Amino acid sequence: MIAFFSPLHVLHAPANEFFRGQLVPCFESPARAAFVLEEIAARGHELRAPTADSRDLLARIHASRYLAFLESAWSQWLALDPGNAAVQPFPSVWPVRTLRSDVEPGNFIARLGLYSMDNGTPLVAGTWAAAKAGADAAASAARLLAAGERSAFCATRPPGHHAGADFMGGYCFLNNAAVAAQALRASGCARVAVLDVDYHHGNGTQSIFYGRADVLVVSLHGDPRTEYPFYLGHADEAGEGEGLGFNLNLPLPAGTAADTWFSALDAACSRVERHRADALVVSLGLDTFVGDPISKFSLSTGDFHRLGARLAKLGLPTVFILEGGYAAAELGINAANVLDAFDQA
Ligand code: OKP
Ligand code: ZN
Repeated sequence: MIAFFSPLHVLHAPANEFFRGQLVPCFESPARAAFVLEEIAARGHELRAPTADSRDLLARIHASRYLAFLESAWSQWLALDPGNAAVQPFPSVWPVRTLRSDVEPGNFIARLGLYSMDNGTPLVAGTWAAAKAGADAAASAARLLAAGERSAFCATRPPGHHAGADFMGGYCFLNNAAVAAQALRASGCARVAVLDVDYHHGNGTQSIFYGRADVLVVSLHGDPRTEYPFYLGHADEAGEGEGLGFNLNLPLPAGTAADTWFSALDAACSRVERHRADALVVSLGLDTFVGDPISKFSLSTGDFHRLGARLAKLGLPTVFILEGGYAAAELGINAANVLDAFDQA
């Protein structure tokens, strides 16, 4: 399978994130992509640099004021004080219910809060360049499918599925899966399905397509009653307006065993089949792995073969987008197992 990879991901390497009120080293690290790159190269997959510019697609997925903020956020931060070059900005105030989000505040930290869903998404000088390269990879993968390729993998970080139309969150800035889905629509696929198998509900992807019937969103994830992102991902979220019936959430309790997870995957795949999709985007989070340090499902390394084989049975042109997965040393093996099983099916 052709894999898109950009070395620019290393420009997004924040030192710390908040975890239970303390600053700890970031779970979402450059080492993750390095392990993935090493393993997929070792297994003979072809690596390519992104070739497409996602700018026009991004403008269809994200709000223009959010994109403008994100692209210039670091220079805005430095403009406050050149000493900020060595300081990580974090939001500390958010426009929750009753507060206004239509007026962009003049204060940088207030703007950062306006465009963030949490304080767990550190932003650094190279964040825009790294995130943009990931979105370019997603656009490139969709272009490859339009040219007749069966599948493609985006070995990208930072991830994207928590990023909504106008906010970052959960280590995500630009919604790569949404970019891929939109690109597939633009290249002539009448119906697209996004299947999100990350441990965490893809709230950003859900919200971007919630009112649309052309892009089905199906997600299998830890129950948001106890798991991040907490405020979205419940089973009763079915879509709205024209999109009613085109969102399916399959939340599972933390601690769910692999066999139960695969039964839910069958239900997810049935819904994708009923959509009669022309193409599939898989938000490939690998934090369902038993050894993941922040997640509570228990898939084994071998189970990722089973996942790839099950997805291949759908028989659809497929873009795989790397999302989460924080057991970095095993991440490459788990990702490559999905891709190899898909290729061999
Ligand atoms: C991203 B992805 C917050 C720390 C927890 C949330 C987890 C984000 C997971 N201070 N961060 O879906 O793998
Ligand atoms: Zn995740």
